[in-house]
Amino acid sequence: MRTVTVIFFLLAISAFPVASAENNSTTTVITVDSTNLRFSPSSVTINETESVRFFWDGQLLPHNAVEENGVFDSGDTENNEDYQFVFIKGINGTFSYYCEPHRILGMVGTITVNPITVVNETNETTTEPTPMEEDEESFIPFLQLPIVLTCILMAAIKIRVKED
Ligand SMILES: [Cu+2]
Repeated sequence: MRTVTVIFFLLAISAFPVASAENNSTTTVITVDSTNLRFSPSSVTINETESVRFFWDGQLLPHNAVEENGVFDSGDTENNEDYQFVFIKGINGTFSYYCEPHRILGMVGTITVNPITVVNETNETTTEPTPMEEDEESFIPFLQLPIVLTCILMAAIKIRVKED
């Protein structure tokens, strides 16, 4: 049975990096700079289907990030924040956000989200993979698990037969 355990670990190790890489779509981190009263970077440009992550820890002053029209809202102000928002297909344009207690002090930011261009009959160029491809990619890790499990089972059965 020792061989089976080794095979299991090898399969598990080989499967995980692929899964995490596929899940890790582009994320832009927005934090708070050393002045404690500014988002950094305060202005970012991303594409549809990508996300922003508001992340800071050990801040002297608690902050939050609220979009002007309520598109996103990190909730209560926090000294340690980790809030992620995905701009799914259809959510694009320019989004202004602010930190509620420090808005008046200029703690504001802008996120520009470019729409994804899809290939159509006029044969326009694409800036990003089509949404279909993105969706398929995100399903790969879920498809991989049964395949990996089947491999493990088949390997285990074979080795057992041999050992017997
Ligand atoms: Cu603030």
